[in-house]
Amino acid sequence: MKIKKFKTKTMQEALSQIRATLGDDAVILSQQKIQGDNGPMLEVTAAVETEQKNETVAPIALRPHIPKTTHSLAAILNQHGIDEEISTKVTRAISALEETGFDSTDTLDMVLGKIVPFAAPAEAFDKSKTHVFLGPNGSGKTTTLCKIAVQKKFDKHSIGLITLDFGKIGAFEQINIFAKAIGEKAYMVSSKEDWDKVPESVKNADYLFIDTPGLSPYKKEQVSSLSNTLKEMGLKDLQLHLVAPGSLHDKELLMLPSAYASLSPDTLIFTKLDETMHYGGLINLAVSSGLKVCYITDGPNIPDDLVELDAASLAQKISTSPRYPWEDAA
Ligand SMILES: Nc1nc2c(ncn2[C@@H]2O[C@H](COP(=O)(O)OP(=O)(O)OP(=O)(O)O)[C@@H](O)[C@H]2O)c(=O)[nH]1
Ligand SMILES: [Mg+2]
Repeated sequence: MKIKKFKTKTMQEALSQIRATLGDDAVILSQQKIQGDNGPMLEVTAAVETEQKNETVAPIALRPHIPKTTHSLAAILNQHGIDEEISTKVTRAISALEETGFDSTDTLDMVLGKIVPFAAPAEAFDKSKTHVFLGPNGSGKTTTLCKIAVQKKFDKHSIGLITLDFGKIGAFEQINIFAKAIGEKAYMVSSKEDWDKVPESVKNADYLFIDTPGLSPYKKEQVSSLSNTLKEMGLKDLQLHLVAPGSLHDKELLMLPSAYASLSPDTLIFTKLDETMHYGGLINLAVSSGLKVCYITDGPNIPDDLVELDAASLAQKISTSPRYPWEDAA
């Protein structure tokens, strides 16, 4: 087997170089973002079989119309923990597209774009709405809210910062330190009276962001208490963002929409994707709940570790087998 690394700006460029150098039968073994001399680059490792067949990694081929390749993709999707029904849908749709002559490099994006619900930031974060972040304890609600709030502030929008997390030591300080750092004021609201005292300029900001306490999916009273508080405040045009850690066990992730059904979340934000190699939970939850995905986060840094997710970037993430850093070192 001949193995070669390609450093390019885009996946498209890498694919043409791979084809030109290794031929049409080359397969991609891995890909990663690296820092090049002139900014971020992609390092793609590709291989082509010469004589012996001795692979340990199930690769996704550049030409998945060969039946063997479709099987490889199914294996990769399985390694990511993608539900079998979804995985079958994906591989069947890819085969159908190939038969009608579509370029194999685009088919996974196209199929994911049809199966997984996505929302563009302008749709998920509508200027006219009040954005509430909810989710399990420690899922990254406050951090993600801060990342998105900074973005809106950078874009010269006015923002309002409210936290309903009044019961936990340090909760107000967390958002308040952030607010001060960007020249804003945060407000803690524990009752209708507190809410009435919040200045109208904050309530009518271009983007009103509301942080909430962590909700155990197993404690119905916590969910109904938040639901009642939001009702009491008389907030209109709410857009609720369910913040779910991508690293949470698949079975726990899948329960969240039912656990929070009374709050009727509108979108999904997956956090901590830097702490998992498996994207099955993300895909299974988005597909089964029908909730639109807009952002993922891949680190704790505000405002950097926030990434817009679309079909193309998701396709890139699931087109290779999960690979652990210690395997690369080996
Ligand atoms: N590695 C990693 N850590 C993150 C990410 N997002 C948030 N964190 C960290 O996760 C921890 C919890 O984040 P918070 O934003 O406080 O989570 P929360 O949902 O507001 O927590 P509660 O309000 O206690 O329910 C903090 O240490 C964050 O820095 C992420 O994408 N990746
Ligand atoms: Mg919080």
